[in-house]
Amino acid sequence: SQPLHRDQIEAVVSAAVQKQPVVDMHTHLYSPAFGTPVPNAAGPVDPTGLLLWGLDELVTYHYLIAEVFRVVPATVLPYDTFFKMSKVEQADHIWKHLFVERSPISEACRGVLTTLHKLGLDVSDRKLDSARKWFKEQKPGDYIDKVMELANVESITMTNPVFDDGERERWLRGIKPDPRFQAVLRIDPLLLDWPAAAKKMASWGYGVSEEVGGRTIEEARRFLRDWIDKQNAIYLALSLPPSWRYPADPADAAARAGQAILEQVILPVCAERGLAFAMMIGSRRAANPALRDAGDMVGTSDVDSVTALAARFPGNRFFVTMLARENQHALAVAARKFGNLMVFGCWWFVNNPSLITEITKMRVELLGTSFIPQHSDARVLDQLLYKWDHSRKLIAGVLAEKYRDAVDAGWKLTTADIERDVALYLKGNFRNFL
Ligand code: FIX
Ligand code: ZN
Repeated sequence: SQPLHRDQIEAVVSAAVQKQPVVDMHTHLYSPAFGTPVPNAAGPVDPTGLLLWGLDELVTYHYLIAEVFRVVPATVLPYDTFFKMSKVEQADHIWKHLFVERSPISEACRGVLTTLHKLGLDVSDRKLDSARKWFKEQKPGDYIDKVMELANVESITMTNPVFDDGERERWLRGIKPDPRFQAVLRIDPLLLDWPAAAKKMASWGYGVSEEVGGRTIEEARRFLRDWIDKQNAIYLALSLPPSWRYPADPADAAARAGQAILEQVILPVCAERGLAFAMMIGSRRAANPALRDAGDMVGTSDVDSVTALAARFPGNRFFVTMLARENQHALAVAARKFGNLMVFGCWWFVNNPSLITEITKMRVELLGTSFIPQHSDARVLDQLLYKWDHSRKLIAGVLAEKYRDAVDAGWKLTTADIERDVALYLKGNFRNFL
């Protein structure tokens, strides 16, 4: 094909990024088999269901709960009072204060607007009634098809916390997710609170004790193998606080136990099964516990711990993302040193346009095409529509600039070249690393 003129690049990149189906490597979404608590045309509603979707879930996203407590503080509406309100009442409260009484220009507010707009819903009267009615008429099964098609997402990776009772019971009952949804075995307590994890595992019939050694190691490995098989998990994952260090502080017994589990249980099983291990580092949980999911804080983490782990375990593969803006540069540099380290996504508090652009640009400059620019982290199905719309535009903007620089330096670039690279970014790099 013909080399592109520099003036054509922006349009070609933008079309390629729009057209390329995404494999979303980290979400908190579920296939309908996991049940939905959202009233809908297919009824019956399962209050413990895990698939969140629809207007009231969108508007009560925990990002927006944090924002509404800034303008209606807990001294006026106590946290408990808010959380005792129905979903509809919570959504009305957030809508009134963040969308009607002031303009919805934060990224999370804008996300709701983009989502409704993409669905063809008009809220310019600033009322939620007609949109709410439209959502009630949807059937989750059909609605998933619609959202995935509109968002151009081909495959959704779930997060499946095995220490979560509601989740565990569903797997034990033999749930079979829709093949577009793939499982990730999420194991935070195993590394972060071994005594509590061990107690639960022992009650489930695994011969483990608080002391990490001998039989405990074998039985903990058996636990992981069993759950990898049950979920058909495509990788293992957890999130870590900013204080996480590898190697652990020898004076910290809990951290030492975590290190032993990591070195002797998690990584050997990952290696034996050929599975990657994902670490999301930098969230300090429950800085304000009354805010629940909205109460977590960001902290600067230790990139040297990641490089130490990548060096010590060359036979393992690590997906790593970090929450603090301050860590992004060193993390990208670390990935230049270790081929078994795959940098991914702009996670949570760095998933904002200004930071996505900055981080993506820097990663292209340091890593070329060899990283995964984004995951959605969607908790509500419909959020795929805005998370990927916003990210696609920002990624395309960065890539267009970088391709123009190459063309200015005399490189002959074709549409096929661009499409090949974009397929790596949105799908191939993740799949190949698996
Ligand atoms: O640990 C995680 O997977 C985090 O992404 C979530 O727990 C967090 O609450 C979130 O939704 C961030 O986007
Ligand atoms: Zn997440």
